[in-house]
Amino acid sequence: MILSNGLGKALQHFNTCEFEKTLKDRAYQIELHLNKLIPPKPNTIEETITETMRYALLNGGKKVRAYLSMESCRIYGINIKTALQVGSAIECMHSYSLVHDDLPAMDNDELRRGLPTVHVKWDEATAILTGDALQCKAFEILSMEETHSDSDKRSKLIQTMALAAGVDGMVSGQNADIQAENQTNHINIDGIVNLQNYKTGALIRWSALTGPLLANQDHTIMETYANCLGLAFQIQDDILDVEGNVNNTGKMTHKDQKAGKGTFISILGLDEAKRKAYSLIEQSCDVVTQIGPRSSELIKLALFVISRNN
Ligand code: GRG
Repeated sequence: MILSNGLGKALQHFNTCEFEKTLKDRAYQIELHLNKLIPPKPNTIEETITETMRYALLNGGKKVRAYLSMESCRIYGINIKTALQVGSAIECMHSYSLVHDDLPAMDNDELRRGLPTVHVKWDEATAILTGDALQCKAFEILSMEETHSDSDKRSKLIQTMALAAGVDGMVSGQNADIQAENQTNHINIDGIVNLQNYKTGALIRWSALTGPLLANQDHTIMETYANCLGLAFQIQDDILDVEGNVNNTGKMTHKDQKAGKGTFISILGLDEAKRKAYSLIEQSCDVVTQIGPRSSELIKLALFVISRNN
């Protein structure tokens, strides 16, 4: 087992480039599938928003959530056709959140994945509509018969995604994050953990739970894994905001401090934030190891989360 000598050793031997190649291959597979689900619509009323949706979805991005959901499906014996549908749906939901997050009313970002954001390349109204359409597309994909022959399963996927993305999940996390600006001194570590469990954690958790949900299996292990992974993912994002640069992240950095945002780093400091991410990844690996050898890709994903520089 990859972790038999502890996380430090596993990280030393972890080949980040090799895993990035695995992620890229999976991202390519998902992009091909999304390309079929959202083909160009030249000379129609749908032409513009279809183009902007494709721009937001098909121009890079690690597709980590698709990877996680597809692995979860594989581990729990769910077929590849379903996994591709589920992975495509979560990437539509994730891309919607990024397009809206980049808007001037939110994070006001001009660069995403190394390219102009949708509202910069087109305009704000187009970006709002692009996000709206991507969100609807996510639910449409889950509702398709190709996703699962059992309508109860499809309905459960739709319901859990609505809970993860809406007021019970990402939207409330995003709202709390906006409120946390200029609150560096007021928000404490528990507040940040709670906020991030909603903002970044909810879609990561949904992705991890698709396998057990579709296989009617207990989801405790995957949920604990995803909770730790989601927080570590966010801490690494905060670290990249401080230590990264536009060339590797594809977006502007050093934004959190300028915005006076309460983050893991503003509260814990850089070194302690790194220790916290490390310990969360240790926990996520420990728990997922209980699944047995089938969990090896999820362990690699966890190692990638704290090794990544983009
Ligand atoms: C607008 C309702 C609404 C929510 C937005 C996800 C989000 C909530 C905001 C994004 C802000 C942000 C940078 C969060 C940190 C974690 C995160 C989601 C990073 C971006 O995800 P990656 O690294 O991006 O998976 P790629 O480009 O690889 O898809």
